[in-house]
Amino acid sequence: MNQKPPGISVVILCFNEGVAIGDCVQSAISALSRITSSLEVIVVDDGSSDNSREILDSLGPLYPQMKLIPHHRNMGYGRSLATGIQAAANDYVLCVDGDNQFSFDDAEKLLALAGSCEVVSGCRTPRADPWYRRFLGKLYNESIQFVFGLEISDIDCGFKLIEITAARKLFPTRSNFAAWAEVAIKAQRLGLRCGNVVVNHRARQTGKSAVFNARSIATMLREVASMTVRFTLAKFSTADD
Ligand SMILES: Nc1nc2c(ncn2[C@@H]2O[C@H](COP(=O)(O)OP(=O)(O)O)[C@@H](O)[C@H]2O)c(=O)[nH]1
Ligand SMILES: [Mg+2]
Repeated sequence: MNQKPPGISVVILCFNEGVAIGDCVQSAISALSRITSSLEVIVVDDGSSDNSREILDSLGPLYPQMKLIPHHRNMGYGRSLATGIQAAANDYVLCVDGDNQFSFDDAEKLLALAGSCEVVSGCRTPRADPWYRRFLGKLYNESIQFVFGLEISDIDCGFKLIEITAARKLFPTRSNFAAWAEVAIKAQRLGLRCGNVVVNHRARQTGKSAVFNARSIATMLREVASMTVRFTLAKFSTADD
């Protein structure tokens, strides 16, 4: 890494996170201002129907580093990441779920690997979710690892640092719920260097997950199946489009 700390664009995803989004934005700004030369915090509000937008609008005048990008309707996780990355102006993008389950104090550990890796993934240790989420998450992770043998160990961890040029190659993704799996596979195919860093994980404040429901799980499985076919067919190609 250069002597001067790199600039970071934090991309925070928000979908009905009124309980957590205010703390999440404020702790991003407070922790990252200390370790970066240039900071912007891009919040993608993906058509929230709770009070998220109200809270974000009230934070705008207080934090000039914050940039709010609203989707006028719910477009999904992968699409929202792509929106944030497209708007990012700094050397590195730190992608973070807006549910405040991660600690921005861990960003420094990810940044320490930035000189040697284009993609640095958090690895939730221990994962602070109920046992059935941990069980299904492990099954999902290990099935994808079994098929593709990826370098990223906690595929779905919503705390990842990506060098901007690499991020622009990895996004947009075709998958929405399975976007991180697609990113991990594409990164491997493109020969990007990936690293893993143990990060803290807190329990959700509301206990309500927006992705853990029958419809989202069905969509995710469909995306994984279609991705597996697509990447297996294109095994010797680095570009999937
Ligand atoms: N942009 C976007 N984000 C979503 C959507 N559904 C969930 N999320 C975000 O994805 C993150 C993880 O979702 P969550 O329900 O907490 O799943 P968990 O962390 O695996 O329990 C949170 O920050 C949510 O706000 C969606 O449809 N669009
Ligand atoms: Mg979460």
